Amino acid sequence: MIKKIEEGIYPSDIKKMDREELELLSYEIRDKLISTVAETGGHLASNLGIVEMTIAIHKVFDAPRDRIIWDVGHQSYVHKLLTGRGSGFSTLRRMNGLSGFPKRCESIYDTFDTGHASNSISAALGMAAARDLKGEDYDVVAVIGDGALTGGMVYEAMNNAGATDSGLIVLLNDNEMSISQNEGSMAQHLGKLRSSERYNNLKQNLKKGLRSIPVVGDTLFGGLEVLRDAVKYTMVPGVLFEELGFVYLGPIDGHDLGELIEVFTYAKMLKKPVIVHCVTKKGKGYLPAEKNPSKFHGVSPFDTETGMLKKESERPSYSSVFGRKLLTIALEKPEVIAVTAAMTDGTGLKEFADLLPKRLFDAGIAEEHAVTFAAGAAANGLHPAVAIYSTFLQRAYDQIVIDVCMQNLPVTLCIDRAGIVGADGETHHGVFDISYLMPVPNLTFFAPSDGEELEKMLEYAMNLDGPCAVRYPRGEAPEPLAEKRIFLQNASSSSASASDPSFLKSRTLLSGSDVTLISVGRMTEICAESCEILSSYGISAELIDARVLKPFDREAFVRSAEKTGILFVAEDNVLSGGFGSYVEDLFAQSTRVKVYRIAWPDEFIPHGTQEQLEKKYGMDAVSVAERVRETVEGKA
Ligand SMILES: Cc1ncc(C[n+]2csc(CCOP(=O)(O)OP(=O)(O)O)c2C)c(N)n1
Repeated sequence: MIKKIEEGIYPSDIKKMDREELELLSYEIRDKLISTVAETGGHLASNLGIVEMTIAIHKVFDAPRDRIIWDVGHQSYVHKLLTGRGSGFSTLRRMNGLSGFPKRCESIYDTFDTGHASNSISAALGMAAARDLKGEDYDVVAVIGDGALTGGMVYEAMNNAGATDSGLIVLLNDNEMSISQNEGSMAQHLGKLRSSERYNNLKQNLKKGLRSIPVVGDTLFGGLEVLRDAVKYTMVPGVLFEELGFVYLGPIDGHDLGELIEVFTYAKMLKKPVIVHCVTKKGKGYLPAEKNPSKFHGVSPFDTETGMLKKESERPSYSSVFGRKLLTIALEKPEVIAVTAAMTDGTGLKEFADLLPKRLFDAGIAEEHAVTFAAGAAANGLHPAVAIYSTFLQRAYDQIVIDVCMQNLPVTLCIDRAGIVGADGETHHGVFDISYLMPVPNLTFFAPSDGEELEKMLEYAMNLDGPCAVRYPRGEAPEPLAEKRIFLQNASSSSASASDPSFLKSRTLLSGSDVTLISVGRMTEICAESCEILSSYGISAELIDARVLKPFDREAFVRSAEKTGILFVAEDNVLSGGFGSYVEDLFAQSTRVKVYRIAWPDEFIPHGTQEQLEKKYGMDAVSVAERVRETVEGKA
């Protein structure tokens, strides 16, 4: 009788299970994945596709002694279920619950925190080097998808690994999909390998060798020599991995437990850089996900019967406002192109891709390359809009500084998911971009606070002959804030049109006399609510939506400070180096003006909903209002 997942299944249990029990377990895991993610939301399709591979990994390898590193880590749910975390699985991605990614602080079975793609082979090689230097003996295994294989770090790591001959195993989970269809010549190379006959040769030879191994996973490799011959026999030139110094095994059926266990056992024995090419189906075992793997890559709560999302958004998201506006601009301006790093859907560029496929460039999960590609295109007469999530753009900092801004090239960085993102947690929050972009010369930098503002800023940026960045948050774009009830009394509340010279200014949404709130992006809507709360306490707050982070609208801040003497700067970025630090500097010598700051603290923010996190860290409307009130009333 096999244990139930809720009772806590561990790798030691897997080792005792026979083939039939493992097959039953795979059904149980899929049920658990579907029922849980239907409630919590998360990365369903990737996990459904890697069930058998994960079972085989824990059958053959000896975690946590053997180190397993999950590239991106979004596909580690099955691993979590097989390493004693079944009972807490309903807390997945919830505040204080299990993370949706591997976390060293969560389990000894998670050996490396991941979230950003394509770094697993580098980390694995580092671990292997540490192992070898310390004279230890265990396997280091990187599990990576074909999508993540489009990232440049993979090739830097392979180049390094192939030359060192260190024992390192790469398990390639090839489902022919990144979030959407995988693009690029590597994907084509994998396609050729998938249709080759190589595995049949390998299988014949393996059979001979494996017959002499009594128990899978046992250290008695009597057939070592025969197996080595099998490698020689199956090695043929022209396979990129082999040219890079890896033994290539495959392609194998990534849903056939017998085949997986056989070949993983073999890879374990080789003690050199080896890559096992497993072919899988994204979304396997749940029809809606098999039919639409992109939708179920990262899905919000859904109905398990129909696969329909439980809550459709009421208003368009910032991403879709961006995508639509860029398309409108591109239809008028032939020099406009869109560049994405494997995130066409997520960044709202689907319609653009459908209507103008030749002007949409998907660089793969390669943010550095995407930015420099855009710089090259701009140097040659085009105006690229590069749409990348804030957190992933961190990868391309040097390219932004040197390749784009130093040359003053017309590249527009469309920075999606800026600020806190919610359930994806600490690897995905976009809370550093203000700090890392503010110091870069030549850059114009915007933070819209509603959809209409985003449209105007994009229009401005795409007409600018120089670099520009527009950062906007995850989620629905609010109605134009200037039309909000509390702002209607203010004539100056609407910003100028994109062609107006005064466009590069902040906007005063509410005038007041006791205190000034300067808000950035998402914090504007929150601060608007705080102002309403403050007015109910009889405190008259002035609200300035900063809008333009660079160039910095010092006159407006000085003018308001002269009136109120107290400034609060609220931004969805970290405190260090944030917009508020520039306002603070402006008044550093002033004895009359006090500047206070509301921003994310100097720590990695965990997962939870945006609202929960804002409340916890004092960034919600009520907390902001309370802090302002205490200060104004002289209590703080
Ligand atoms: C640096 C970086 N850019 C973008 C992403 C967003 N992202 C998460 S998973 C994914 C696709 C991964 O595809 P693959 O590795 O094939 O895994 P699959 O989900 O298909 O199993 C992308 C683009 C990321 N995590 N990291």
